[in-house]
Amino acid sequence: MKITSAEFEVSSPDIRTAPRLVRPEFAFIGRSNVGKSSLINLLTEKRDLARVSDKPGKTRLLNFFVINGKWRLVDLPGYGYAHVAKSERFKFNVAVADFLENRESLRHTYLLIDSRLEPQKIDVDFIGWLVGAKVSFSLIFTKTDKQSANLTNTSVERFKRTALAGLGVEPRIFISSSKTKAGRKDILADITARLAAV
Ligand SMILES: Nc1nc2c(ncn2[C@@H]2O[C@H](COP(=O)(O)OP(=O)(O)OP(=O)(O)O)[C@@H](O)[C@H]2O)c(=O)[nH]1
Ligand SMILES: [Mg+2]
Repeated sequence: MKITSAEFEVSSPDIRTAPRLVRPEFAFIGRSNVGKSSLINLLTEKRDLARVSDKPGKTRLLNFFVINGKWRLVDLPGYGYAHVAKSERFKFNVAVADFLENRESLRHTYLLIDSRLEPQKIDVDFIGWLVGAKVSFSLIFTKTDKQSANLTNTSVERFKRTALAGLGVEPRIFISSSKTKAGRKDILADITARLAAV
């Protein structure tokens, strides 16, 4: 797919205030700092479309971007960031959960995992929640430019063996790098296929 336009639409604290106009949506979720906003910029080839920051917890709202005037990418607040106020953390987690469970226009969710780390409990728990909530998701292993292809492979295999074991799901797996542009084509092809499959 060619992306001819990518525009920021709105930031919403929750699903109640999210855009009403129905368009197919693809959401990006994962731990703070894993690279969700960077990935949205990579997919759209716009450097500053989604805000990127070294400091975790940058994305605090549900951010909607309209692509080619027809569908949306949704940049969700990361989880596992301890330094936002407790009340706010709770609120955002609820908003994200509500979005993933109840947003009717949500077609698919991409869960980002840092390719350099051993499986993290918080990611494993979150996957368990996704499976329980019957949210359709794929995995994207990020920041693969920071290590060899071999190490990324090992990391992905370990994740499959441990974190995904016994869950009864086999999500599609992508690898990505906002530096080398790895994954861009594959992820866009996946979105294209999902848009076509109604
Ligand atoms: N080397 C490298 N750095 C990356 C990559 N993706 C993201 N980063 C860096 O990681 C940091 C966090 O990236 P963001 O895209 O803001 O992460 P996020 O998941 O949106 O973070 P929150 O909004 O805080 O939840 C930034 O310093 C990025 O430049 C990547 O593929 N390779
Ligand atoms: Mg972000």
